Amino acid sequence: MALEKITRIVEARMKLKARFEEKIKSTPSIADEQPMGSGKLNRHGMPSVPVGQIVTKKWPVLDLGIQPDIPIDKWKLIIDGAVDHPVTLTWADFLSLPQTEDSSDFHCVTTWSKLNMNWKGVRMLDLAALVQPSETATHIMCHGYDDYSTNISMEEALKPDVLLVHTVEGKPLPIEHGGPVRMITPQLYAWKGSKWISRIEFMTENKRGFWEERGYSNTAYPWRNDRYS
Ligand SMILES: Nc1nc2c(c(=O)[nH]1)N[C@H]1C(S)=C(S)[C@@H](COP(=O)(O)O)O[C@H]1N2
Ligand SMILES: [Mo]
Repeated sequence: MALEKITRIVEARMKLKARFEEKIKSTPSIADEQPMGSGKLNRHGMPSVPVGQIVTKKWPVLDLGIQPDIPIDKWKLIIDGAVDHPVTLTWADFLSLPQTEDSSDFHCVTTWSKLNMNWKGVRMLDLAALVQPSETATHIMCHGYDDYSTNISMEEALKPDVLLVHTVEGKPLPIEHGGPVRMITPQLYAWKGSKWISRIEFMTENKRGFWEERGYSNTAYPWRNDRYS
């Protein structure tokens, strides 16, 4: 990656962190003293599960009945909306961005949780730093190649464990789980992470995505049993 771009990302990342620091600190996954469920929030190695969830070793597949097959040479990610530098990333562009490895949990609203999944990909924070959201941006809408969409606030999106992943357990993310690239939101129910992600749209208001329009929660905090709204 060009030095100019790296410098831009590093500076913008610091500004974004400062701008959202207070908001991030007051989100439930950080601020709640008594989460609803067993064990601790943001556990470190201890099994800990939100209320109403059951741990599974398997990894179920949930989709809208379509599993788009996007070859890597056709793959593109658009990042636009309320940003200073909209971009369309190719596969090579995406892999040239800073890569992050993380282990985190996956909570599906249909009551299963899969713990300690090992991911590799690009932080949403670094993608935001690349495009530089405008001062008025408050939320993002993530769109999938299957026409799925889901909305989250920027204070959730910019947490360090929110990744656009291409690798799970050391292997390419399988198509049925959203490969080549999906988003993960470990502190929120998993429907907030779009599989087959095609576009990240920064917004100046909170619009509802596919499931949010159909009665699922706008906020989706597993540790508050926040499933519907
Ligand atoms: N593009 C897209 N993303 C999606 C979905 C979908 O149907 N399309 N389903 C969501 C739901 S409801 C869940 S629980 C998780 C499931 O991910 P998995 O199939 O890898 O377990 O993806 C979420 N992301
Ligand atoms: Mo789900």
